[in-house]
Amino acid sequence: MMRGLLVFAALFAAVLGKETFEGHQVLRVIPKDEIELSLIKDLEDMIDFELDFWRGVTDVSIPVDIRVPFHSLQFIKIYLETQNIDYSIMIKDLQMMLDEEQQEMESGRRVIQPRNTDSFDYSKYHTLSEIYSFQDMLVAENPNLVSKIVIGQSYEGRPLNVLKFSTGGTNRPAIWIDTGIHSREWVTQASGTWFAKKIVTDYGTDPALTAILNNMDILLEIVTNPDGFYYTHNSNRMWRKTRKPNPGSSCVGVDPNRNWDAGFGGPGASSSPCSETYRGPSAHSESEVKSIVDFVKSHGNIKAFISIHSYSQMLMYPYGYTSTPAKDQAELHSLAKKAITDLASLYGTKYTYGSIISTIYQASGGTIDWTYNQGIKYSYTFELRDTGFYGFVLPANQIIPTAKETWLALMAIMDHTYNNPY
Ligand code: BHK
Ligand code: ZN
Repeated sequence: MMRGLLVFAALFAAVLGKETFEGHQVLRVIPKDEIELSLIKDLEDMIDFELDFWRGVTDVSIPVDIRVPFHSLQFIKIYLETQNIDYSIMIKDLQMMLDEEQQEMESGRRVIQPRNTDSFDYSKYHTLSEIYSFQDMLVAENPNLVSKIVIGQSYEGRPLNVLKFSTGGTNRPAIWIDTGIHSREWVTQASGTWFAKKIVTDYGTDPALTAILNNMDILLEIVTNPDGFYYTHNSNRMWRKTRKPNPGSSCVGVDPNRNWDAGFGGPGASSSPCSETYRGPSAHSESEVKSIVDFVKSHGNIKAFISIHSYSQMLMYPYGYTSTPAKDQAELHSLAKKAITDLASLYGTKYTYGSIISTIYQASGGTIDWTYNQGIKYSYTFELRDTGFYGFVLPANQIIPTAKETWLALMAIMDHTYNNPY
């Protein structure tokens, strides 16, 4: 029976043309000096090799993780070896890891469909429709605390749902949290689902969260890029961008974290539709971005904005497009330190922190640079687990630990926001 199901699933995938990653490796390269750095940077422009930078080029001594398709492996390895650049094999066969991930998901789905959010399995990855029905169940179970706002629709017509946690009032100051703007970062949507349940569980029992929710609203967009997320489940597990076609190109999608009107078009984004960091034809060209822009502007009372990615274990604040320090840098820095210290107190997970440009790399058109320039002082972005052992294919048994430790950091930011009105 199990075997039959697996065969059927495999056939189904083959008919739909699900992309396989057989023989793809993820290589970790650490540039030793400026020369190696620029040789590695040159790989970014070699489009034909179809390299996928899981961790982009930062600086000397900072690892770069590159998914190399089987057809390019020999060339890339020889390229590195002839220039004497050291590398290690981080993932030996990506498809093997994806097969394991898929098997784990199937094993979860053989239990009956959860009929309420108590029987929902937070320790597994879920499909888009499962997360949509989770959201509806949570609203139905907690009508006085949770409501669903549809802030727009994706390019392919899917609803952009925001869960609003509110105990009353009109247009109270609010905290925004989004997960999954990059669709392949699966631990983020899974953590977002866990946060939603955590909020309804802790309200009325945890004094800090209760105080926050008695005075502020929490807004949570779990699936910020639903078209991309659907695509990661059904066609290409490694999809990052939106799914809007680009006129005049066979490459699809825009990087939704390069599409915001903050340094848009500057260094740290690509003008090429085939790039994973393609900024798009104009700022806010993507419906998934524009819907948030319109919502934030019309709300007018958002005090903290937290945008969650994976992986690398980092907590960052503006800016990414410029090295000019944010005017609140000192406060943002000390709050980040407090947040990652709280995070580490649970399992010892180590985070680095600082401005985007100084912690990861220059990136223009990013989410929180725009929200910060709109006057939302507590604008932060996370990179959750891990540091590259599994990368985007983090095993499901790390979902709950990741969500739990991240929650401590979120509470630190929310609590500070509540205690420091502006
Ligand atoms: C995060 C926030 C703002 C600017 C850049 C980043 C790093 C992020 C990116 O957009 O390049 C890396 C990434 O997706 C993995 O989450
Ligand atoms: Zn990301």
